[in-house]
Amino acid sequence: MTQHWIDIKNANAILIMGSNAAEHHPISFKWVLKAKDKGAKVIHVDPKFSRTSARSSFHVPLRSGTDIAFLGGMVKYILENDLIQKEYVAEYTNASFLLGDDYKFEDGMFSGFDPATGTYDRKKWAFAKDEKGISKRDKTLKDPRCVFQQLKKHYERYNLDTVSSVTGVSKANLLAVYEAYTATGKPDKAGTIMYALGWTQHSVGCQNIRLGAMIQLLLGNIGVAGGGVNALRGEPNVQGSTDHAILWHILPGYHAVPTTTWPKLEDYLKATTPKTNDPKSVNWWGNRPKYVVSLLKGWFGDNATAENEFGYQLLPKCDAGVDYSTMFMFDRMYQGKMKGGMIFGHNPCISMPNTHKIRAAMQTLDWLVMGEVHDTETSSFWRQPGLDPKKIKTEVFMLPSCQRGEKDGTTSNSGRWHQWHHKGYEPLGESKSMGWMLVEIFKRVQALYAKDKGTFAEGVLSHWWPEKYDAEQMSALINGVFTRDTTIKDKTYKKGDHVPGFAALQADGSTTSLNWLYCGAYPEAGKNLTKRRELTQTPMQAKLGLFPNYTWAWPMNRRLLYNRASVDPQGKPFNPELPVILWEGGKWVGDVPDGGAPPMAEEKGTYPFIMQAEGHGQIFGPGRVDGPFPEHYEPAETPLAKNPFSQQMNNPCMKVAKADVDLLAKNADPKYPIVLTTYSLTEHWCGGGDTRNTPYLLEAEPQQYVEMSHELAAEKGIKNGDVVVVESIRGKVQAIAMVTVRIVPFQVEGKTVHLVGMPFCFGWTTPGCGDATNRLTPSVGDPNTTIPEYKACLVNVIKADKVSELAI
Ligand SMILES: Nc1nc2c(c(=O)[nH]1)N[C@H]1C(S)=C(S)[C@@H](COP(=O)(O)OP(=O)(O)OC[C@H]3O[C@@H](n4cnc5c(=O)[nH]c(N)nc54)[C@H](O)[C@@H]3O)O[C@H]1N2
Ligand SMILES: Nc1nc2c(c(=O)[nH]1)N[C@H]1C(S)=C(S)[C@@H](COP(=O)(O)OP(=O)(O)OC[C@H]3O[C@@H](n4cnc5c(=O)[nH]c(N)nc54)[C@H](O)[C@@H]3O)O[C@H]1N2
Ligand SMILES: [Mo]
Repeated sequence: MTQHWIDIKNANAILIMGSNAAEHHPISFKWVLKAKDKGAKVIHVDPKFSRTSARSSFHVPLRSGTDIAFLGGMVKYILENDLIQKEYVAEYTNASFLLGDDYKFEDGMFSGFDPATGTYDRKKWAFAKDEKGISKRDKTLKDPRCVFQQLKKHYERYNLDTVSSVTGVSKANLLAVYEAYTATGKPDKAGTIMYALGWTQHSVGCQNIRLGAMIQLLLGNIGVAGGGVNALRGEPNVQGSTDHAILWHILPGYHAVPTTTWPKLEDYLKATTPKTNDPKSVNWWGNRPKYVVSLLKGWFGDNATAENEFGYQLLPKCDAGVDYSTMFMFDRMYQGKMKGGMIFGHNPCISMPNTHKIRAAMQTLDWLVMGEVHDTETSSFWRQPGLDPKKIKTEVFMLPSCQRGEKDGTTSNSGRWHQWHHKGYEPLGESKSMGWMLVEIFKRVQALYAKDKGTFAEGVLSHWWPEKYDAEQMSALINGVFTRDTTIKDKTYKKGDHVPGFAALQADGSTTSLNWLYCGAYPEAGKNLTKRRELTQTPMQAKLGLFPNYTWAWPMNRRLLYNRASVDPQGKPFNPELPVILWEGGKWVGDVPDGGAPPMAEEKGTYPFIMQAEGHGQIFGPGRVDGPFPEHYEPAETPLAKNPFSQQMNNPCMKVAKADVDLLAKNADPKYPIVLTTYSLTEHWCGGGDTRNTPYLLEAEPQQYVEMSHELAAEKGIKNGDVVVVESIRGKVQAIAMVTVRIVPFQVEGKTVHLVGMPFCFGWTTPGCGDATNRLTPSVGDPNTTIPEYKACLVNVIKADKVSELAI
């Protein structure tokens, strides 16, 4: 989230799109309802009616996978009705930047596409530069090559008729949303966007979010109280684990994973550290070398020296251009290219797409180590129905894991609050925390390497490793320490002192930090700010709902990201009633400012979007691999024969796992005419490995079902409670029909398109509840993140006359 939970109460309009916030993020909803009580419009755009819709001002159903068409229509509406926040757009976004001659868009494709590799050459999307190498601008926004005019041109096609016909949303509903939400384009009004999986789990997932952010920039809604783009995060501490690089392609703190294209640290830093010639641009990522070197020092300690590139050669390098995400990892496993591995707190035999393949892939392994609280479909894959355990070669080890309440540590919530939690009781039985397990396992791996050597022994042996797992010590090391006596700005630090904040990190080996983003959370020994629970605040902070002394938020305890954009270039708040920061007596008060420079118009002033090399919010976003402007493409499986926006049916860059290429339904496939979307339930948690073992929760939601409209049920002769079979090109799942008014048929391109919805939390280890929905979904992913397209695929629904062998 750019904001934090409490700030939602400051919004004048709330667009909840692709999220069921009331059920999956109930704390967020406390603040949504507070805003609503004060008169805010709460808008829910979602294929199905849920408890979120019930508490919103209105709910608008749309066909799954058509958010870009819907939002593209909103961009057109904003531009046609001149609803942008002008000063904000001209000064703070790249709307005024002129595009170079190479940028083109034609019939669904941007310039620079190479069909052989399915990738774009993003250099074609560069800005035109002046003689000093600074991007050329036209702040009147009139130049035909400026981003603003190109934006207008791009979304010209997104008229009400086409958008309505593609999304299945009536024109009246489109206008109702556009009107209510764009009213926040006034300087003293703010709208916030809350999204989650309904946006991300698509082959255009990143672009859905980009378009939301672009709308927020056009309306001047980023950086202000009650504004922002808010990702409602998932698993407990998924924010923290993303920050700490649970994703394969980043190192802790959002640094690219080293690949063979960067053989030396110098190459790596050169390629990943942006540069700017514009003196008013802060370009915070220009500091990357300090963070990367401190990370390497944290990992390799005294074994990291300036002479050995701080241990860069001790890190393995990924093969350039290879996708190592889970979707492709399981694909390689399926092809027999892996021997074994460890799975902790993950149940891929339920939660990964095309689960048939995942289950087959597991059988190719020699060994598997599971860290689990319960027996699951993954730990027991070798005895799943239809398999003869005697014929499975895989040896499975189960490490009993303790639960959240049984361990000390920190978690980071969606609002980036980094909070300490205390152990409630000792782990039961033989169970241990994952921290304990990982420390013990790696200690033994190091001991074996020391004895027997092995592949890449130096990397393994050079790594600093603790004797025993201690969450407090890890917090200190994540923050970072000085490796030698150092003086910074007249203050002397001794070797071993904690680094006070990331501005003090150095690229010379004098500091360590296992994650620069968290540097500042533990600025002195004995002063772990994540344990703070103080409710003190200034009157200005009280008005905002900001508690600066309650725990700690990254970065540097800033609660509202990009808050420099909440004031005009002279430093006056756009909304004087609700200032986030104020320039008083030569300094900023309120929230921790995004950089301490004076207001932008002053000589030493800087641009507000400090994480962008050019300092401006990106309406034109050349950083995404699949295009600088979001464009509507149909999901990998679509009920349409043709994309009304262009000749290009699907995202030309989308990722499809090798073994699945032939496992996609045809466009408008008559065998699979119905759109399936999937989601979580209030009563279960994700794959259900935990909650199906909790009797009360299982009683509340006991078995697999499929929600469908009365109209579809009538067409198929299905009654509420009937047993049906849902079938995709990949597999079949038996479910109980839930015939409901919560889902309605859509009118799409002159035809009726039906949509059904299923939860994904059921599995065969819980008797009588049915089996994985993901046996239906495809291994297709967004090209930027490889998140699978769980939210839109094609199926058919068939009435089952009797309970068949498909029950599992
Ligand atoms: N009780 C409970 N809480 C949870 C979880 C849980 O399992 N149970 N899971 C946690 C996790 S890991 C996560 S990631 C989050 C997930 O939180 P959410 O994203 O809220 O969860 P979902 O139910 O997957 O999807 C949200 C909504 O997206 C809608 N949707 C589907 N396709 C589309 C589309 O194309 N466009 C739009 N606009 N909407 C669409 C669905 O109908 C659904 O209402 O919740 C977390 N919180
Ligand atoms: N069709 C469809 N599929 C989806 C999604 C969707 O919306 N639709 N959502 C996706 C999303 S967003 C997510 S996050 C994934 C989630 O799916 P998974 O990654 O598989 O995670 P969970 O089902 O939450 O939990 C897996 C296991 O963790 C165990 N566990 C719980 N606490 C601990 C602990 O402290 N230690 C250890 N070692 N184990 C523990 C539980 O017993 C459980 O069996 O599913 C994804 N799959
Ligand atoms: Mo998630």
